[in-house]
Amino acid sequence: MTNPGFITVEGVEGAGKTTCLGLIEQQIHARKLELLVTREPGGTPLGEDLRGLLLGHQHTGMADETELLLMFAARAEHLKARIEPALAKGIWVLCDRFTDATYAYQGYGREIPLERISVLEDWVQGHRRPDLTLLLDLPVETGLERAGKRSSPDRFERQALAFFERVRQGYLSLAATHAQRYRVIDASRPLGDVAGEVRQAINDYLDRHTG
Ligand code: Z5A
Repeated sequence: MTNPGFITVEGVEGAGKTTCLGLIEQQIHARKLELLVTREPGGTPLGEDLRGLLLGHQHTGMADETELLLMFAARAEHLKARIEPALAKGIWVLCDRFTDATYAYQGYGREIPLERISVLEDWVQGHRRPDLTLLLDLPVETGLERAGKRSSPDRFERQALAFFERVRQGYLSLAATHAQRYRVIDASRPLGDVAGEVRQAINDYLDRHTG
């Protein structure tokens, strides 16, 4: 059995992650590989409750440190209850956002020192890191406009434009630092073009990592 892959999809709001996750799921199933599709924050009953607290509007004044710790609390549960057991059984994992989102939003966006996030990452995850990360990159205004057409804003989507600019630039720095595992995709193009490049990236990866 080849080792299963842990694939994550990242990007600012409205980048098209949800749309692309569906495509990736089909591709992995077409190779007859078992797959867990999940998301962060969330992925477990406790994690989904924490997601409600993080994205809802009942705690709008939450401290940045509280937000950071709740993200990692949800992640600890997710890793222990779902991600690690799946990988141990040879099941591939496809996750809508993971720790790169914490670096981008709580680190670059909220300006919490990245070293603090790195300490939590090592503590909660041990050596576990994604094997492949697709970053759907696009101008912040385009993403927010797309997300705005789809649903009313969550607690994050009410942030100022400058916050999302820092998040976007943060993601691009992460991609440059971890160039081996990142594929950056220009998500400002029509969906057909974005989908084509996502398919190509996943096929390349599957060709290299499955027999
Ligand atoms: N967060 C955090 O701060 N720290 C962390 O550690 C983690 C998360 C893990 C929830 O994430 C929030 O949690 C998120 C970061 C924070 N902040 N916010 N908000 P989420 O992933 O659940 O929520 P989201 O980023 O808001 O995702 P989204 O709005 O669902 O966006 P999306 O999945 O990337 O987009 P989509 O739903 O696929 O597409 C949006 C619309 O655009 C839809 O109508 C599509 O049909 C359309 N679309 C998609 N692609 C195209 C193209 N190429 N052209 C035209 N139209 C398109």
